[in-house]
Amino acid sequence: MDDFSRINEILENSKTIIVAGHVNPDPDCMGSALAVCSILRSMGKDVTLYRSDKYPYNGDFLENSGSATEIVPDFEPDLYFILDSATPERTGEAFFAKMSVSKSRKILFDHHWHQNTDFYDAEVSDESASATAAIVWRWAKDLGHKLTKGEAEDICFGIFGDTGGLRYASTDKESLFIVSELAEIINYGEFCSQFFETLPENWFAMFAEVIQSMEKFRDGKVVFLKTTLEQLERFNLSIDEIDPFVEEIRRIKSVRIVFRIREVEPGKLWKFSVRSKGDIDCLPIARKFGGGGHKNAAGFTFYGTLEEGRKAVAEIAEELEL
Ligand SMILES: [Mn+2]
Repeated sequence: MDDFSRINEILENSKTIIVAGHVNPDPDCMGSALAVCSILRSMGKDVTLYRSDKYPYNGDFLENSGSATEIVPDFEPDLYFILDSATPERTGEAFFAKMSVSKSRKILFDHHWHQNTDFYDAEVSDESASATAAIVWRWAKDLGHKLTKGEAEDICFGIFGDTGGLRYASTDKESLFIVSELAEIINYGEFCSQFFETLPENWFAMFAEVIQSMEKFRDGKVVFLKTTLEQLERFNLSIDEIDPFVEEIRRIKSVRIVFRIREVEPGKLWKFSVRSKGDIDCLPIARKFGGGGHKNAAGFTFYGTLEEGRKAVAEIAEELEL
């Protein structure tokens, strides 16, 4: 069991708290942050939730999903409580600029690989945790806190995000146990429907187009997928909505690893998402390009043209042991 004593000690001496996650928040980031906010509020804390970007579209049903501010708070809190962010910089440029010069205390719950740093006054980082939301659950247990339905949904949302609804290799005994416990608090069928069955119809139209243009290497074991800003606009979709494309491609039998390149700034700045199956480790690939993540799910930023991005994938595909 993790040691939360230092975390709880710091919390005892903190009244105003800013909670934040990472840029382009995924369901784990969102669910963890919402659950932590709710638990802190039940402890009588004065909590402000910050998000650098829009939350995932399918999290709208979560209690307090609309409570986050996208404006960096202008006050100095007693404490910064950061979730699911491998590096402090990943909280976002504007937020990090404020937090990094602040003398307030800072704590972290995370499950990404990261270099040791003394940035935080206390942290619980467990790379073996299926999701940061699982660490939030452990913390709630440690506190003896009885989860509300809303908090249980937040935690389930986080675990579902990082395990693909308990399907990915990241699913472990603990995540299965946690969800089985949460199922006694939430309406599980309704939750699954909210999580999986709320896609906008246009999603399928754009997905069809993206599949048409996908490229295969090594007998279809490696797939290169691209999405452009023009497509997002034409199909009226946001990046949180098209994020699952890369996961869907992994469902193709022949596929071992998928590279999705997403245009961020026209023709020169891209975001890569990498997803792999089984023993294929995409973390070293992401780290080589200055990114991070996990064994079967990682990402990095890429500066260059689309053709250069494609070439990078073709080269990696050649070298990979598949
Ligand atoms: Mn996560």
